[in-house]
Amino acid sequence: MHAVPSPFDEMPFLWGSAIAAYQCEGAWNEGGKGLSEWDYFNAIDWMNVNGVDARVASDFYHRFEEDLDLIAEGGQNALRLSLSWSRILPGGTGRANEEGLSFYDRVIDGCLERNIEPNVVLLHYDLPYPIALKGGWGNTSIADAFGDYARICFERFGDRVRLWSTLDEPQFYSYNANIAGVYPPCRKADVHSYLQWQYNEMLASAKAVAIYHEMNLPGAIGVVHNDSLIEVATGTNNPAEVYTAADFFNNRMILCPALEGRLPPELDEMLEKLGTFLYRVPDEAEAFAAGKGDYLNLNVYARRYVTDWNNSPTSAKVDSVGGGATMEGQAVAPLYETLVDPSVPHNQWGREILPRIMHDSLMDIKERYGNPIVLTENGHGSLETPDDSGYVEDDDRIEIIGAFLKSLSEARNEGSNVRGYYIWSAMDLYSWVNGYKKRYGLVRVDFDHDLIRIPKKSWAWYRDFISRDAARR
Ligand code: BGP
Repeated sequence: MHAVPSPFDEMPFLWGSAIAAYQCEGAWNEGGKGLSEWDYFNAIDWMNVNGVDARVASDFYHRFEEDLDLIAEGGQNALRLSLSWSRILPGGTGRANEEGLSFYDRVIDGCLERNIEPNVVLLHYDLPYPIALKGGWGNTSIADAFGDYARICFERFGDRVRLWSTLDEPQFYSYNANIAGVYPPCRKADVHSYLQWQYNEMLASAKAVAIYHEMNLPGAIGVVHNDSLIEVATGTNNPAEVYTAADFFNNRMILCPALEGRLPPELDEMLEKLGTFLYRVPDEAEAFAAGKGDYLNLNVYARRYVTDWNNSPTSAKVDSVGGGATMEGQAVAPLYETLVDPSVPHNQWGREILPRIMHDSLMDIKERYGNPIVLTENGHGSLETPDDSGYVEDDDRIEIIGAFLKSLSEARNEGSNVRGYYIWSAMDLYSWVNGYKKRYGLVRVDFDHDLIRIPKKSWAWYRDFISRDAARR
């Protein structure tokens, strides 16, 4: 059992924003960095969904001091970032790259000097290419390679980083790679690979958690999960069955290992219904039990609105839009399908805008699992046009995030164990499927003019919101 006191006891509520290595760092071949799977994949014209890559991205690698200044000046006391495995271990395994490690030393120290609590994710999708060549997440032995990488990171940064995550969104990562076919290796409707990846991801995550706990470091570790709230449409014939099935397919392979230290008890029954199987390691019970996390990082964008399966083959709805795609909607044969709720507004990419789910997601996790939660992503993507000076009046973002924050406040008042909230994203950056057109940042990055940073209206609004909240509580 992890006996170290929770770092949350010494922390104020965390108000911050989030970024991820591949999406903002750039410097894809500098400082001894190795090739990542995304570097490779985005260089193949016919595979690249949006026609752009992140070789330069927001150039956080060279401009992080300016970005950290803007985060601090924006009143934020937390930043969620990820490390690039390929920058630290260019070959995926083997010798660590001192230049990569010292880059992250500077970023982490830069955060601490500005009173920004770093929340560090070990891997946010950008797998080293040499590991992808060995089958990546399809190969169970990735867990050992990930554990070795994790140990290097804990040894180097564990004295200063108190909040860790193993993986970003293992569910959505696998979904996009194996069902929707928009992340490498772009398989479509492959339920076996979807679940096998999740099994291997959580095995790797458990390994890293166990190593972290053995090292007795003064912090907490968990996983980042996404969009956990499931709501069954009225008129559904078998609501309980549909709920259990959608919960298994989207949540349980992640949340049971992460928060209960075991696989979902319904796993075998579900595999049989889906007509598939998993390759499992003989010592899985011990491995998962030793890898139970301390807290949950949750990204909240949308709910899953589900109903009975209506004979559609397993599929994800992916529609191309100018230089990107929308990807809302799915059928999972023979378990359930999603529905479009016409009473809820949707954004330009077909995603629901339903702020009350912030409260409902938090209360749902509280009732079912009880762990402390940090909301590691919530945000609003949009197509933006700045004025002549480069300033963006993103009133839509302010209105929507403001409504999500109201919902968060209701959950806090009702005793949700929530310890922080981060907006996606600190600054404009690369969107995996929609490139640089879909913007999320509190700070505009002018990708056409020397990557100049200009805080948006929402940046100052968030700063004022944070200072009002501090005064109120
Ligand atoms: C989350 C990912 C982020 C980010 C965000 C917005 O799922 O963790 O990396 O990209 O979604 O997604 P998108 O850019 O596809 O709209």
